[in-house]
Parts: sequence; structure tokens; C-alpha cells
Amino acid sequence: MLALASIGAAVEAGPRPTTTILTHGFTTGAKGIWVETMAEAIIARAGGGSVYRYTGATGALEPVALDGADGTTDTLVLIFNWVPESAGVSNGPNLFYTQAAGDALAGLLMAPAWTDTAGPDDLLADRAVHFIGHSRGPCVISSAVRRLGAAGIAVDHVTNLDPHPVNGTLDAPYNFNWGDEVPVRWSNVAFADNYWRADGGGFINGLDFDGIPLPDTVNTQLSESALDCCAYTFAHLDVHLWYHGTIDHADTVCDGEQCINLAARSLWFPGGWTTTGYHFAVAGGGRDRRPDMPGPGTDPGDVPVLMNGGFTSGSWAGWSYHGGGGSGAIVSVPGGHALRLTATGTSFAHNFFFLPASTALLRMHLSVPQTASDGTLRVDLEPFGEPATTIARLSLAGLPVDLFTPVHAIIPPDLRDRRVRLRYVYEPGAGAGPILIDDIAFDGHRTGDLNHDGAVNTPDLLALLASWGDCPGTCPPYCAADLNFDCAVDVQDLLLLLANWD
Ligand SMILES: [Ca+2]
Ligand SMILES: [Ca+2]
Ligand SMILES: [Ca+2]
Ligand SMILES: [Ca+2]
Repeated sequence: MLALASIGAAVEAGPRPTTTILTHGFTTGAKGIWVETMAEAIIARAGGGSVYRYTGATGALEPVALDGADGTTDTLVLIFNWVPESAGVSNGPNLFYTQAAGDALAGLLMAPAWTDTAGPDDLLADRAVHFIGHSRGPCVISSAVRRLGAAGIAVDHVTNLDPHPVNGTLDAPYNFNWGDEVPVRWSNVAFADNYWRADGGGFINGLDFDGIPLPDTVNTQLSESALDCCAYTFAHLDVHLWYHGTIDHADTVCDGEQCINLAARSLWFPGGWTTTGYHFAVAGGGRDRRPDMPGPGTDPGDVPVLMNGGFTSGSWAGWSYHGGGGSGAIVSVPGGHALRLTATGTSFAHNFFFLPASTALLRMHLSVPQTASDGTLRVDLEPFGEPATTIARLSLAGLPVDLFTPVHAIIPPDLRDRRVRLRYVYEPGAGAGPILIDDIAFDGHRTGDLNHDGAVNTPDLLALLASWGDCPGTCPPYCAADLNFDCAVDVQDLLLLLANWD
């Protein structure tokens, strides 16, 4: 990841296809008119383009018929809709949902899916990528951009509009803590700007959610008293109309909810509206006049492939709203939380996410009850829009009782480098009680390391020889020693193991 700063700096200037991602914040009901209208303004400014909207209900990008949308793809605007969980959640504590939404967004961008009218195969490579988010939206974006950075993907521009992480610090007495992280300017981002204002907390001013300045970002503080002239009652909402007014330069600009006229513009934009805001986007014409970034940004580091595989604080984030969920439940256990499956609540799935090519091993801890269980735990991976593949059928009979025991599944190569959903299905035997699953994580894996201790040596060789012959049953799932995934353990697998010998 050391080269990321240079990836960001090396993004070419000049005209090229653009992908703009728009994200809203705390939103109840069907609000979001301003987001569509901003999308319309962006394609109008470009002279054409296409707009798509993602919702967790479809998990895919659906075309939005807007004025000026002409089916061309040089200018793409994607609306990332996370309305259902943005203002409160239906399961578990309301924690970490901006991170989970960002995880879903990153997976979508790395492996795009479309409801019908398909767009480009690649939304990121050779395109200028610009994220624009309002309020909690910058938290979602920060989570997504970090994941892109960890995958070595450059982002040209991130625009924060009155960023408001709900993390217990802002606008007391309404300072709830939903675990939002302060948006970070990651080092894979070439340019990050932030337009914000604040009026502090208290019973009245606390209702107008405050923005904050951000580190390593070009921060511009807007005048609260100017914004209070008109348009929205809450200046927090004026900020996205302010930015809209830098995309659309007309004297009077409306976003479908509120308008500003020339008199308001003179108050809101004391330095004019044509050389700020969207001006610094690739399509805004002022890319060469971007202010210098105040710092290099933060290295994205490693990000777990699976969001919330440990069920931190009992949160269902990562396991709901974006394809996840089921009849099982996330419950308290001594020392933390775990996923519980029972004879009636047999199934639970993690949201769709991107499974990198380097990821070959699924790890988890499994606990079976006192009641002797002859059941099995099935582990499925389901590529988006395709049937699921069973990657493991774990017999529960031989496991120690009431201990969280490490178990593993190998992921066949054709399921890697894709957007997938992970699903657990409990197939209980007679009298089987509930089972618990925890510490779910994906990892790299050395071919031939059959006992998952990091080394390829004699114990692995003995394990391979012990399972010589055809895999039992049909494949997939493949047996553990079938290193080339052809449903038999033979000399080819032996040679693969020896080739990795320590
Ligand atoms: Ca406030
Ligand atoms: Ca106002
Ligand atoms: Ca080993
Ligand atoms: Ca084989």
C-alpha cells in the first residue's frame, strides 16, 4: 500500500469519462429529491450522461429517467441510496451502519451489477471518480474509499458537504452515538474538499446538525448567517443547495425542494460561484486550479474482507439491508456476541461484498451445544445474480461441546475476485440444539497448508495421503486435500503440496 499516494497523484488531468457517486445522510421516508436534482445538474453541465440508483432491495444499479439522461456513459452519476437504515435500524443496536453501507458501496463499485439496462463493465478504471456526500454521507464514502484504496484503486475527488458523523460529539443534547467514524482523507484520494458550517448545540441549535472541518482536506467554512437568509430552515441542508449552485450557474437555482435567487447568491457566494465547489471537479473545468492538499492523507492499510465478522457490540451492520439477514439472530454470548442458528432459525447471510482474488480461506469459530448434534453446517457463497455454491458442509458431530472451535473452508478460485454473499445454513440432526458462529474472517491461504498453521510440511503431507482417492460425495464442496479442485486427491495434488513445501 506504500505506492498509494503516488497512485493518487498520478491521476491524469483533462477530459475523460467520469463516475460521480452521490450519497445522502440521515433521511426518513422517501426524501432525496435534492440528490436526483443534483444528478440532473451534473449531466446537464456535461451535456449528457446517465444516472443510476442503487438500493439494497435490488443490490444493483437501476436507471433513473431524468431530464438530460441520454444513455451515454462518459458522464455517469450513481445515486447510492441507504435510506432504510440511515435514520434508525430495525435490528440490533444502531451502530456501524455507515461503515456497512460503505462496504456495500465499495463492493458494488468494484463489481457493478445492473437491474436491466447495463452500464460500463468498469466504473473505476480509466475514469475520474468523484464522491459527493452530505451529512452522514461522507462517513459512508470514507468507508467505501478506504476499501477502494486497500484494493489499490485511485479516487480523483471526494467532496464532503457539512459532514456530520453521529458519534456522540455533535449537537448536544441530540448527540447520539451510532458509531460513525470521522471521515478520513485516504491517501488514494487526489483531492478532497469540504464545505461546512456549524451553529453549536442546545435545544434549538442542536436540531440544525453541525458539520466539521476535516484533516488533510481543503476546508471551506460557509457563513451561517448568510445561509440563514433563505432556502432551507436548517443551514445543514442549505449546504447541499450551496454546492448545487456551483454545478448549475443559473441566477436562480432550485433543487426540487428549495431555491436560491440572485439576491441569495450574493450572500452565499461572496467570492462568486463559478470558481469554487464543483469547479474543482474534472467536469467543472478547474481541476488545474485546485488548492494544494494540506497533507498526504492516511494510508488505507488493510481492511477486513468481511465487515463485522465478529458481531461487535451486537450490531447487525454488515448482516442486514444490503442482501444480508435471515431467520437466525445475533445474540449475546459470554465475552461478546455471536450468530445463533436453531432448528427453526436455520439460515443467515452476510451482505453482498467484494471477495478479492487473493482470498482463499474462510475462518470461523463454531460452538455446538451440550445436546449431542448429528447435524451439519452448510456454508454457501453466492455470486450476485447467480446460484449459490456450497463451499463447505461441516459435520457438527465431532466438535467439542460448548467451545468456540476454529473451523475453515477453502474458497474455489471461480468464486474469488467477485461480489458475493456469504450464507450459513444449519441442517440440524435429531434433537440438535442451537449452534453459535463467531469470528468470521477471510484470509489468504497457502496451497497445501491442510491444517491451517501457516506451514506446508509433514502433517499436511500425512493429511493428504490419508484422504487419497475420490472426494466423498459430489463436488462442490471439494474435499480439503483436493488442491486443484477436481474432486479427487491424487498425484496432482501431491505435486502441488510438494511445490509449496517449506
Ligand atoms: Ca447545530
Ligand atoms: Ca437557510
Ligand atoms: Ca500446515
Ligand atoms: Ca485434485
